[in-house]
Amino acid sequence: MRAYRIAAIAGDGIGQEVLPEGLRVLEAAARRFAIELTVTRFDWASCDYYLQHGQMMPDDWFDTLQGFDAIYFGAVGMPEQVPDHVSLWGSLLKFRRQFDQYVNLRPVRLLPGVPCPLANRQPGDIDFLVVRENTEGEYSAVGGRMFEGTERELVLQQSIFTRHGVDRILHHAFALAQSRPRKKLTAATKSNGIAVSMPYWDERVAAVAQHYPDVQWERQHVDILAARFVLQPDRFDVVVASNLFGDILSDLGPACTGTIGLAASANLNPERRFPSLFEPVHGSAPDIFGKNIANPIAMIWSGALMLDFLGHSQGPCRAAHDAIMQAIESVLLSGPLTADLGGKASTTELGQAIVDVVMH
Ligand code: GGG
Repeated sequence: MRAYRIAAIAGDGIGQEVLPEGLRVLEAAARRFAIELTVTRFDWASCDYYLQHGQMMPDDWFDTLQGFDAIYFGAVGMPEQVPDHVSLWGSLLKFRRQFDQYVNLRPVRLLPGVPCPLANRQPGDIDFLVVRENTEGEYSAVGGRMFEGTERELVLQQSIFTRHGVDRILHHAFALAQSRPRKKLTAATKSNGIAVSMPYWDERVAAVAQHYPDVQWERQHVDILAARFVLQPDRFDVVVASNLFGDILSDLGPACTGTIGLAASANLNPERRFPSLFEPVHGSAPDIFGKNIANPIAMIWSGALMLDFLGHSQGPCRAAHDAIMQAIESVLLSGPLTADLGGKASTTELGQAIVDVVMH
């Protein structure tokens, strides 16, 4: 029997409502496919913990989590209580950086039964991957303020693009494109306006592309690329982007396929030296927290991605991944559905419906 240790961290807001549904589905799939999952829950990496302890996580968080095979994470942020940059840099961004989860993989797929806000699109028309650089780029804490509170006030924020960091995400994205039937890659850029880092990014795209002669690739400025997500989403296969551009595009993509409540993501350390982290793309949604109406599918799909990664896309873990995805598709067609999908079901009811299908 395959055995995996999972650290489950609900975090804030609706993370606390969707994580239990994800765990119930994982446990059902594990039972059916004879996978041993040992789940340990932690209540830190949350704003509640911050309010009690003055920091988002205990000092030994790294050593504690390093002992797990994967981290299953809900959401972070309660901006009324803790500034967003404090909660994010104190938890999720620490995980991504210190566990070197440099690939943020975010699938964008129009699933059957989901009303598509774009005209004349059918399931199968939209099916691409956003590959987001996850450890550097525009997400940096390098910079500072001078002359604060005076007329000379100055704020400087640096972006960080290293050859190591840029090349490894591009190699990952090109290799993914090479493994897919269409073998197409689009690199998001903005080298007309951002005149130092983005021309460098473009140069590295061209250089790395030489290693993948069978991949058809292009560069697109991120503004028109965003417009084409809405107008021509079927043209994309693998989209690779810097940290900020990838973050924005991977919210826009799922919005084009119905609801951000479906969008799953994997923060991968592909070399497996450290645990990878799996989380919904959505945040903590304080506006709907406490009502039990959040869509748990993004969390559940992220759990399927976790099993697939743990099992190297083979054997019982792959079978469990496939069963979860089939259950999601089946429930999207038959209901019950949450409000973002036009239904009236609760988070728990939708989660239970997926559990029921996974078990049979
Ligand atoms: N589950 C994802 C989450 O909590 N996201 C909050 C957020 O703002 N994330 C920014 C990011 O993914 O970089």
